[in-house]
Amino acid sequence: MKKGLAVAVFDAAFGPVVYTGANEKEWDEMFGRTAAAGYNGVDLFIDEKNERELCQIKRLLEKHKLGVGLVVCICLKDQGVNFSSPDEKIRKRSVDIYCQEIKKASIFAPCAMPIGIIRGTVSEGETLEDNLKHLAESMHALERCAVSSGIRLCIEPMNRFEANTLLNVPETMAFIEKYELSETYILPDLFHMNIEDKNPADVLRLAGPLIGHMHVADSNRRAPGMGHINYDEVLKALKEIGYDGYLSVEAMPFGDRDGCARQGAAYLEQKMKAVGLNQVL
Ligand code: LER
Ligand code: MN
Repeated sequence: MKKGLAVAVFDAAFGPVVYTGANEKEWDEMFGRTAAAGYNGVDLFIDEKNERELCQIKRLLEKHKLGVGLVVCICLKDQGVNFSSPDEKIRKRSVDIYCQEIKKASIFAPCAMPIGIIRGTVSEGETLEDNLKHLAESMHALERCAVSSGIRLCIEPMNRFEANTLLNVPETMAFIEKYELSETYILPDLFHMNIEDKNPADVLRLAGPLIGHMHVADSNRRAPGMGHINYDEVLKALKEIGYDGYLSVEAMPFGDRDGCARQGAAYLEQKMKAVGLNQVL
């Protein structure tokens, strides 16, 4: 299992990102801090970056021996991307836009990309059934371009205050199974699971090989160890199912970026050791 850290390569106002950098010098510095804190890789939050900039970022990540767990294109919602829109033209345009992002992100492959808030929400007068049917159509199209780019698409169940579909892991598993989405995985986020899932450890066991990436924060969205989530149970469950991907700290730094980064890595390390999980050095 690898430790990851959520970082943005732009001046992100976005909440649960620990470091942000607006240019090559700041990216170099931020990746250095991430590696020094003990992480193996990053969840990369990007805005509109061209291929040259993405190559620069890749070169700097390699310099600091950091992998990439997840690439998050944070500006797509503002571009109107909505994979479950009742309007077929919007769905098609949304798939085309994300396929371009997937192809650009393939320089970091193999890695994951999320289907979070851009999955869209059930709109007025629309049934959940119709919304998810439209989402499934888009997912089948997205799978084709993701597979050819070495990208793992992961649906992120999100709490009811941010989404109104696929709020928890079991619902998301049922959706993937019903629509036979053979190349779609799940991105469980412990912050959301603490609100929507009855027992995170049991649910992670249920999800098993469908887990494509993990977000870890604590119940208050601070770094792991700062709230009441039972990490012993969570890590025991992940060990049982043989999960060997990233545990990426996507937490609110609350003004202390270095403290948040260090706390996350140290606590994960301590809990991973306690359950006998090998450290990726
Ligand atoms: C993104 O990974 C996430 O967890 C959402 O809460 C962002 O709003
Ligand atoms: Mn998340």
